[in-house]
Amino acid sequence: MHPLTIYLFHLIHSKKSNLCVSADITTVPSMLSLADACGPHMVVFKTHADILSGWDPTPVTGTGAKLAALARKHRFLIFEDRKFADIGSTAQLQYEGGDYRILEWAHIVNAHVISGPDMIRGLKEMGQGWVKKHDDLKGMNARGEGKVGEPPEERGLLLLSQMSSAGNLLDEAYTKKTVSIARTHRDFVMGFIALEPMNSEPEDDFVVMTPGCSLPPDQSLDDSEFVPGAEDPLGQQYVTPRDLILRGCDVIIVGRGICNSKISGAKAEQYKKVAWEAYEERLRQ
Ligand code: 6AU
Repeated sequence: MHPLTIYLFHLIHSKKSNLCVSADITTVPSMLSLADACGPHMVVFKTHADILSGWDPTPVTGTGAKLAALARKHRFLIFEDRKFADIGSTAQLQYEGGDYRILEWAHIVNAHVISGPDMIRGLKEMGQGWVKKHDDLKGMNARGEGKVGEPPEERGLLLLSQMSSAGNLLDEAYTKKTVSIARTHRDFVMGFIALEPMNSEPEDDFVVMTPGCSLPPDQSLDDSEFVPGAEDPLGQQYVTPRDLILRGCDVIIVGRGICNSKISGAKAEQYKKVAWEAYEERLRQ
C-alpha cells in the first residue's frame, strides 16, 4: 500500500474521521483559519492555491510552510486540488515551480489522465525526488507516520476517474482506462477522485475520495448564507455523507457546506460525526 494511504487509514481510525475539508475560499488568512478550525475534525485539507489572494511564496516562513505547520499540529494531509492535465514536462514545472511550489507542501495532488500516462511518470519523478531528499522518511514507522505521528514527507497522486458535475465527459470507458493506468503506477497513485469504489482486482488497494457531498440544511447549526442543496446553480451534484460512505467511498470532500459557514469548525465536526457513524454502520454490514 502507498505509505500515504497507510498513514491516511491510521488517521481515519485514530481521529474517527473520514472528512476532507475543501478550502473553496479566496484569501490566505481565511484558508489558514479554516485549516486551524477544522484541523481536529478532518484527515485531509484540500486547497486550491490559485484561487487565493495573498499567497506568500517565501521559503520556510511563507504560506506553504504555515499550512504544513498546521498539518503537523492537527495531523492531517494536505491535498492541492491542482488537476494537472498537461504534457509530462509542463506538469513537472507546474508541480515544482512558480510561486506556489506545490511539491514542497502538498502531500497529495490530483490529475486528469487526459494527456496520457507519461504525465504521471513526470509527476512521479518529482514526487519521488522530493522524498529522497528527506531523511526523516527513514524514521517512518509501520503506520506510515513520520516523527511523533506527524504526516510523512511522502508524495502521492489521485487520478480523476469520475466527476461530480452534471454532464461531465468521464464515461465508463474513460473510468476503466484511468484505473488500468493507475495500476501501472501503484507506487505513486494512491487512488481516485470518484463517486464509488474503484477496486476490482485482488491487488487493488486504491483509496477513493468523493466530492459533491452535503448535508441537508440544519437550521440549528448552519448560520451561513449558503445552503447546500441537491445541486448548485453550476451543475455540482450533491449526495449525503451517509450515502457516499455506505456505497464504499473512503473520504468525503466537503467544500462550501463547511467553508461558507461562520461556524466552520462546528460544521466540520457535524460532517465528521455523520460520516463516521455511516462508516461504523458499513463495517458492521
Ligand atoms: O463541496 P463543494 O461543492 O463546495 O466543493 C467541492 C470541491 C471543489 C471542487 O473543485 C472539487 O471538490 N471537485 C473535484 C475534485 C476534488 O477534484 C472533482 C469533482 O468531480 N467535483 C468537485 O467538486 O473544490
